[in-house]
Amino acid sequence: MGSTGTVAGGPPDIVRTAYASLRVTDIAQARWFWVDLLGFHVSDEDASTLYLRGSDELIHHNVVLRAAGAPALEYLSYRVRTPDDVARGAEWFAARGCRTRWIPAGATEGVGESVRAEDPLGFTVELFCDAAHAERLIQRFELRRGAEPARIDHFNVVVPDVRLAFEHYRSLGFGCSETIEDDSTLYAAWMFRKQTVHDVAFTGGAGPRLHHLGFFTPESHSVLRICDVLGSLHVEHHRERGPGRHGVSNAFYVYLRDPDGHRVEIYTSDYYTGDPDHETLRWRVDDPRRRDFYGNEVVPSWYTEAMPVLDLDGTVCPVREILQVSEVKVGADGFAAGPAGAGSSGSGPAAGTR
Ligand code: 4SX
Ligand code: FE2
Repeated sequence: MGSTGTVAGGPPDIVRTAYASLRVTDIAQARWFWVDLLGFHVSDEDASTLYLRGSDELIHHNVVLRAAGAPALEYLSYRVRTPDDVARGAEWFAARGCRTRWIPAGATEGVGESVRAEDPLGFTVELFCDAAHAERLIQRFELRRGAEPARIDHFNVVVPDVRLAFEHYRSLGFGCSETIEDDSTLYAAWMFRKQTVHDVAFTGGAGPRLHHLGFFTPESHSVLRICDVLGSLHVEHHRERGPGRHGVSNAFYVYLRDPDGHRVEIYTSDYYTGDPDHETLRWRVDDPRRRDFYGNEVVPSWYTEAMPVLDLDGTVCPVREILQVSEVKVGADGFAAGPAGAGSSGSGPAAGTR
């Protein structure tokens, strides 16, 4: 198809979050963490690159880890429905003044022709349709290890203006499953194309930065088991937050940090969102259960630390400070929440249409 094709307007039909490409500083250390500990399967590797996938994945990979001088997010990659949607995406982003670039098939192992764009939020986003298939390892129980990751579920990105991010993704055809808000501010939003709680979510803060990659595991015991394994090996400092249950999404979760600081969420137990009249669940920002249903405090690093992102040329994107009231200034989950016990008893989420 290439950059010359013309297709009807409208946003590309995005199927789902597919993979992310991360820079890591030590590929052996990364392999230890992602493969030996977490249990990702290696689809391909060379001296400086690792292509990893979960047990259920049918395409080549869910993460690419590339050795480089400093850790960063290279790009977020979404799978689209048809090759025409790749071209439609190129035109859609270009029409919004975004720099785009065609990437030939095979430039990334297992990925067909794609387009990359610098989106209005400052992230480099890739769209592809064609992909090499890998053996689906769903019933290769003997190969499961660590957190038994099954598939990538979502990207979580830090943005200075959550409303703007919400509007951008809404214009790309994403639905909104849940929010954290009050009468004047949208603090966080979870948005989806596939029929789950999300493909992408936004955390308010200095951005653009990558907050985390979320991976689904089928069993809640895997969330606990990876914590046990980290403790046994005395590398428990790789666990940052949890285990716990999110209010938003109902997921049972734990957040880990890889040797470069990339944040990885292992979770299970979110829910179906595919009906066209699915309503957005709106959490009040002062509900202590919103981010941890058991009411445990969120560690400050979870709100403040995130990873740099790169533009199309591989240059680090400048970060803009948060433009809105910060959730941690008004939230009631312990961090900077003022006097002990500050915050309401929680009124519970209210429903509304998306
Ligand atoms: O912290 S939250 O409960 O808001 C939350 C964070 C919910 C779902 C997620 O995937 C997440 O990363
Ligand atoms: Fe998440």
